[in-house]
Formats: sequence, structure tokens, C-alpha cells
Amino acid sequence: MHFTAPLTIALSKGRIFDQTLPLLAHADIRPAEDPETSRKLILATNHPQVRLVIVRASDVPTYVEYGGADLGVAGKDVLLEHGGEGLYEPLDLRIARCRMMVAGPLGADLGSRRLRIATKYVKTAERHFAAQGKQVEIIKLYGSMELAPLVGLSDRIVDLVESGNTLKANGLVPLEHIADISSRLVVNKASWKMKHASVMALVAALREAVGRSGA
Ligand code: PRT
Ligand code: MG
Repeated sequence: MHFTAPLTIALSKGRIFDQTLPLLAHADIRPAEDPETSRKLILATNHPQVRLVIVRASDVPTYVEYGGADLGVAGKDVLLEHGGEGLYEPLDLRIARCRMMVAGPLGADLGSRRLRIATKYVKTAERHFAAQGKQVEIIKLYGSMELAPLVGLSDRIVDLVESGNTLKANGLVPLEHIADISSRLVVNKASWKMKHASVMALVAALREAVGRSGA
């Protein structure tokens, strides 16, 4: 594959990087280094025109929206929270799949008082409960949401659930499904226009890779 324009792709370390790699390989893009062992934040690839930048998962939409990267891979959870304006989202990569759920302790009787919800997904949680006409108090956390109900910080959490093992290990049960989550390819709007041939070539190759993976 030949790219006429230089392309910068934003990825986060961990499951998104690991699961995007085989899809990029289908487009014949291979990073020169492993972000788990390299301290570099800009990784060259076998294509002189293509480089990867390693950012926090929740920062991918920001980098792509402001043109710090032409493309990126972000979880739908992150995009729901970011708002997704200022970005194109042309492809569901069907990787890093999980569900966003409301969870809480089994059988807790909360009566009719206003629920306290601990989550890092403040906007998504607010939207979910507002749609049910429920007034809730949202407590913003940055991680380990499962702890909050155990120490009386909150009645419920809104978090991602994959196997359910983390909930189970902490005596919590899934209560309400909010959204199915997978990672999406996002594209900067100016790059979409100005680097159209290169961006479209990459989108097409990734779309084919997703189709083949049969996920
Ligand atoms: O660490 P940082 O703040 O930079 O970002 P991050 O923790 O969001 O990054 P990362 O790499 O952990 O997750 C990146 C993306 O992977 C998320 O934005 C989701 O779109 C997706 N994803 C898929 C998940 C999971 N599955 C997942 N299971 N992200 C997190 N989890 C966590 C979940 O929050 C919970 O603590 O795993 C735990 C539940 O797993 P189970 O299997 O025990 O149910
Ligand atoms: Mg993490």
C-alpha cells in the first residue's frame, strides 16, 4: 500500500494497541518498536509516511480533533463522553468489546432517595439516568469504580464490564445495560478532506481487515 500524504495515527497502549496491530498489519503497517518496552511516544513504522503516537485512551479524540493525529482508535465509551463532535467516525473496528453497565451491591434496598453514582463516565451516566427521569448525584472518579459502593462512597457505579469477574470479585452485580462498547476509527475532519486518498486507502484496508476477522 502506498500513502501519498504523511499519516499520524493515535493509539493507546494496552488492549487497543494490541488489538489494532493485526488490523494495521492487514494494511501492511507494522510499528518499528513495541510501546510496552520503548519509552518513545512517537513510533515509526515500516512506511516512511506513517507514524504512530502513543497517548492516553481518553486523550485520543482530543489529539485527533485538534490535528495532533490524522486518525486514531478510541473506545465508544471515550467517544460518548468526549461528545464526538469535530471528528469523523467511519468504522467500527469491533475490537476491545465490552458493555457499559450500571452495577451495585446485590439486593441493596435504597428506598426512594436520590442515588449516588460513582463513575468516570459523568456525561454518559447523567444522560442515562436523565432519560429515565431519575435525579441522581454523580461522583466523578478516575478509576477503581468498583470500590466506591464497598466503602459507602456511592450506591451504584457506571463502568465497563467484560467478563464480569471484577464485579463478582467485589460483590457487585450488573443492574442495567447502558451501551455496547467497541473501538472506533476516528478521523480528523481536515485530514479527511486534505489527505483524502491516503485516509480512504487506510479506511478501506482496515474495513477489509475487520470483515476478515469475522468478529
Ligand atoms: O488507563 P487510562 O486511563 O489511560 O485509560 P483506560 O484504562 O480507559 O485504558 P484501557 O487500555 O484500559 O482501555 C481502553 C479501552 O478498552 C476502553 O476505553 C474500552 O473502550 C475498552 N475496554 C474493553 C475496556 C474493557 N474492555 C474493560 N474490561 N476498558 C476497561 N475495562 C476494565 C473495566 O473498566 C473494569 O475495571 O476492566 C474491568 C472489567 O473487566 P471484567 O472482565 O472483569 O468484567
Ligand atoms: Mg487502564
